[in-house]
Amino acid sequence: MKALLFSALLAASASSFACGEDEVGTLYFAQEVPEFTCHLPGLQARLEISGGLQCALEITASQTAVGTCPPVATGQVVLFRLLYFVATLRGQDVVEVQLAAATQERDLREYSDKELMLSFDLNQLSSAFDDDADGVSNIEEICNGTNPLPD
Ligand SMILES: [Ca+2]
Repeated sequence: MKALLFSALLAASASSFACGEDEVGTLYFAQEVPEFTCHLPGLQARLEISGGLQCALEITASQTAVGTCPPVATGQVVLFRLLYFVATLRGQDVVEVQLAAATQERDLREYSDKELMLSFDLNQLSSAFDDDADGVSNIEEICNGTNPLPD
């Protein structure tokens, strides 16, 4: 994958920020979708935030992942994880197949700004998911039309 720095602005909304001083307010996420090995129909994305928060991202026609995320508590170290995945049917169940993810740890112990800039570097985007452990990554299997899941 080509190296491209892409970034997301997590901006505070004034209304939610009025509730307290110990969190970054409502987070708006927007990030360019990287160029994957092939076109991935049904590609989905979400931002996961340590503490169990997560927000679904919409992938727009202009290939940007956008979403509104819950406020993030400051005063702690926070782990952000950007995940790209597809959902596939396995029997009767809908199963998520993880394709690529990037994580970033941010120290918000002394953080007091009302907005937070997150930057995910494509070089840090890992696509080394191989659910069936056959040596072919999930994303390659989706591109090849083979089943990435174990039997
Ligand atoms: Ca595999």
